[in-house]
Amino acid sequence: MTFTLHHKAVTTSTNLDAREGAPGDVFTADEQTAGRGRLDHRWLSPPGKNLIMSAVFNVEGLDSERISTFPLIVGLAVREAIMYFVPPNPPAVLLKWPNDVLADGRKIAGILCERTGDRVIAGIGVNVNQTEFDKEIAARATSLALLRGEDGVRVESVRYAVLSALSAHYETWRLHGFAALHSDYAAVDALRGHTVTVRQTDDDAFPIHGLCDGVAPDGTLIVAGKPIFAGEAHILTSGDINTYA
Ligand code: BT5
Repeated sequence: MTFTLHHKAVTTSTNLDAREGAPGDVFTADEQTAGRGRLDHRWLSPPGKNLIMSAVFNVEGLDSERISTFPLIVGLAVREAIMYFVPPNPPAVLLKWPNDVLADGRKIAGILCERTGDRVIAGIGVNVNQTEFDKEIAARATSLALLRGEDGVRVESVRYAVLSALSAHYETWRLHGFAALHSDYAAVDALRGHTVTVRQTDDDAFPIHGLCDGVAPDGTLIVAGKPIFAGEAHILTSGDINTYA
C-alpha cells in the first residue's frame, strides 16, 4: 500500500482532517487543539513532541464483523513499530484490548478508529519525545524518550515504522481477517489471565467483572467465559479486589 502524507502544523484533530481523505491518505500534525480519544476522552499531546496521525483505509466489501476487528490490527502494528525503538532489555510492551499500547503497564500509544462509509480512519497517537505529562495522566503514561533515557527519536522514523507495519497487517487482515493475526495478538495480550472489570461507559453502573481469557479469534474479549464486544477494560490490582470483596 502506498501512502500520501498531508501535514499541518496545527489542526483540531487529524481524525477530522481524515474524513476528507481517500484510502492511502495520511494526515499528520505537530499539534491538535481538540485531540480525541474514545468515549469523548481527550488526547493530550504537546506541540511537536509526539506522533499524531490518522490514516485512511478502504473496507469496501468487508462485513461489519471483520471491520469491528480493525482496531486490533492497528494496535498490533503500533506495538510492532514501538518495538524498533525500545532499548535493549525492553520493558514488556503489551496490548490492552481493544487497542491501548502499554509499556511496563503505562500507556505509550492510543488509537481511535472511526468508520465513514467504505473507509476506516486509524487515528494514532504515540508518545515519542514527551517527558512530562499532565498530572491527571502522569502516573499512567510513558513515552519512547522516557524508556530510552536522554536518547530522542525522530517522530518521522516512528511514523514510517507504524505505516510499514500497518500496511502489512492491513493486507493480511483484508484477505484473511483478524483470525490470521490472532496468535500474534495473543502473545502480547495484557489482559489474558488477569481479573478485569469492563465498563461500557465511564459511569457504567453494571460493569462486567471476572477472569479474562484474552481476546478471541473473532476479536471479542472473553471475561468470565463470555464474549464482550466493546468497552474499556481495567486490570484489577489487589487494592481493587478489596473494593469488590
Ligand atoms: C485513546 O482513547 O487512547 C485514543 C487516542 C487517539 C489519539 C489519536 S492522535 C491522532 C488522532 N486524532 C485524534 O483526535 N485522535 C487520534 P482512550 O482509550 O479513550 O484514552 C484516552 C485517555 O488516555 C484519556 O482520557 C487520558 O486518560 C489518557 N491520555 C490522554 N493523552 C494521553 C497521552 N498522551 N498518553 C497517555 N495517555 C493519555
